[in-house]
Amino acid sequence: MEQTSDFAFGILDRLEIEIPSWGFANTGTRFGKFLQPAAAFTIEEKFADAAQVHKLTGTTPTIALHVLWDIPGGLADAEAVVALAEQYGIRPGSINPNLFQDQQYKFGSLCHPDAGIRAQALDHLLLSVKLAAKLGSRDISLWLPDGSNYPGTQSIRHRIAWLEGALKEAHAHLAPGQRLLIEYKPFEPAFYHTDIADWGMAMHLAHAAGPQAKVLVDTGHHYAAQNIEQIVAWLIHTQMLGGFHFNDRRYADDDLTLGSIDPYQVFRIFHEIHSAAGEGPPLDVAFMIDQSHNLKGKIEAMVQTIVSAQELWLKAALVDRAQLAALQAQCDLVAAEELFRSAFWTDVRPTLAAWRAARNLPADPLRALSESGYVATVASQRSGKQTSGGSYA
Ligand code: RM4
Ligand code: MN
Ligand code: MN
Repeated sequence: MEQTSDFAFGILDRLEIEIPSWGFANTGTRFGKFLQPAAAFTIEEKFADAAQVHKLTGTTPTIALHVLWDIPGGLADAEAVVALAEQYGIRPGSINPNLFQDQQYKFGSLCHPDAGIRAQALDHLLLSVKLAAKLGSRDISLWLPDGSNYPGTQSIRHRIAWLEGALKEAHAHLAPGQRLLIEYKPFEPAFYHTDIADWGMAMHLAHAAGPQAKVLVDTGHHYAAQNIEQIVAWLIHTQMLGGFHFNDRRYADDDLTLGSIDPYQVFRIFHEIHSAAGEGPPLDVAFMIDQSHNLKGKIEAMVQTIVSAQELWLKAALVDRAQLAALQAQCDLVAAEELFRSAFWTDVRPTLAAWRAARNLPADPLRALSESGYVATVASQRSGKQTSGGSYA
């Protein structure tokens, strides 16, 4: 029993998840934003909320930042961000360029047919690389909105070549140890072709860019029936898996709470990670959340997300992989599947509660959040600042 809890505690101690600054801000759908009184407006408020989530869960030491939403002054803002990180005990995480909201990017950014606009987009990407270095962030997470809406209106092949060139250039500016994570998405905002539509394209571009470029898997960026854990297994095998943006979805890029629709999917992805951990080269994979909570309270939803991740991470660790390998070798399908499923159905909540007690964390983080009065306090401090206009976040 002692050994079992040591094992589980080790698994939970090793879990680190980055939370997104935009998950605390007012975000919406293409139909508009519903404002929340506790939504964060300034970067300081986002750091404060992230610190609250880390205090309650013990698992979220870093916050992902989007350049124009969080660091609009660029390098001139860097010192202030470092000071906030120290003040709140939360480190800046991945730096996300914004190549999707300015008017010049209407027809693309790094893939725009106009060389001048491509150069502006590259400048922004290079600024993001510099900012990451200044902030002590390792990863630059690149998501591009580029694509086209109608057949025949753009040269798909020319755009591939422009992208290869730009990413190569950006890679040349990476400091040792920094990484460029390339995110793919099959559609939205473009609805005919997207320039980085799937993991194969992202992997090709990462190879073209250089050895510090890897693929970022956003779980919401796949067609509905796609086998995401198989993609993950391939990326692990080829040593091209750089990180995840976790969220859940029912239809498209819904950005719903992790595990809220299909927790078994998350379990299956985590199984691939755990099963690769003991074999082959060590994994270096960033776990990040990419969600926006339009209807749920933002801090509550983030705590709920992390608790779900902890539960599923631990469940997936419980798969007896030696036993599973033997059953796989014998092609004992039912026994193998039952072994797999029974780990998923194990109630790990008592183990999690014991781990929290051992780590001086609240036994029930959501309840502790509600009892702390934090959300009500910040709601009263922040009311009146909210606006429904402007950009997405
Ligand atoms: C995209 C993608 C990116 C995120 C933007 C705002 O759908 O998931 O990761 O930065 O949204
Ligand atoms: Mn994403
Ligand atoms: Mn997305």
